[in-house]
Amino acid sequence: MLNALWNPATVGEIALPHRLAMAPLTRNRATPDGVPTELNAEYYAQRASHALIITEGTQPSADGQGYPVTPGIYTDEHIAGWRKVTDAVHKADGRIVIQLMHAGRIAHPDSTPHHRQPVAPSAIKPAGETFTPTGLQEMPVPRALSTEEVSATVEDFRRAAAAAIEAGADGVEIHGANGYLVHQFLSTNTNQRTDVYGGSVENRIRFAVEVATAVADEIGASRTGIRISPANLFNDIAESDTHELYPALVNALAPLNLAYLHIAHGGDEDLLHTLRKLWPTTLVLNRAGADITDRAKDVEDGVADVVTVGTLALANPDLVARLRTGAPLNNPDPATFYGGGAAGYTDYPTYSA
Ligand code: 8OZ
Repeated sequence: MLNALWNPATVGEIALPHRLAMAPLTRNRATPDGVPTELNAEYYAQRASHALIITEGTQPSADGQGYPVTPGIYTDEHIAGWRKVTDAVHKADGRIVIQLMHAGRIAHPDSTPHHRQPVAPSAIKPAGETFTPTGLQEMPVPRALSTEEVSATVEDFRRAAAAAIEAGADGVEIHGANGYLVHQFLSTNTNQRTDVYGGSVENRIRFAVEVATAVADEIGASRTGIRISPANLFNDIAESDTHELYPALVNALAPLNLAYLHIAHGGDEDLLHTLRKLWPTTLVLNRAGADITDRAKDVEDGVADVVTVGTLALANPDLVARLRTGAPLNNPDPATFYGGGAAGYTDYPTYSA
């Protein structure tokens, strides 16, 4: 039933032994300065038998951080920390791309070392509360980036991509999903700019396309992926024109010939099929919460080339071997998802009969 998952695939220049990859998962276990540790290296290496590891969201700049103790990829210390991770994964025969995530307005000054006001396309406060070191808090009104600062932010992504490669990553994924900065530029309710980055669909997709273009130019399109989440309302996103927006975005990205498009599926099957047809290279699909057999069916039916799993991979370092042999699965413990140490991180057992 799961057979379609076990065929090899290629993602740009990265050869995958099969099609079950690990989704990006925020775990909040870097140092206060955002440096990955030996424990982080152990966690990722344990999961190296996944087709591809997409790391947790990693800030490309100090202002890109939104949550406590997330990793960065913009200092020499970050590069040295990530080098431990990529070495450990490669030693275990794995493949790893670093996800570049700028949180934009989904941030709180208490959660960052610099304590600055969050930045965003427009000065619009997100509804809802965010996780901070002192518990859930409302997010402040962000500061709108100037046009010059938007260009500088594109360059931050470019430099971070170069740093990721220097750190030994096989590529990077641009986080354009789930209500963070790139998505804040895309969506009408978070982008009310009057410059070339706001207003029309063409203007709202401009930031995403410029980031992807800069990253691909810097490290090669064949090592660059991008994640989107059409119609996902997470983080106070309310798109007024999803069906116009995403085909336009995908059409604008298509000529770049990126390694892959990663869709965090929000449930609109027609839109998914439309985007699949428009996309020229590998499509990676995350159908959160779906049964593994349904995910394998997406590959069998040609809806996706590769599928990602989140909490299944989190709780089962040897998920691939377990699924191949029909072994039982560990259950994820939500209490240890975010923050802490080895408990709920590197201590999920591998299967032994
Ligand atoms: C859940 C909790 C914290 C972060 C995302 C980075 O949705 C996240 C995230 C999700 O992409």
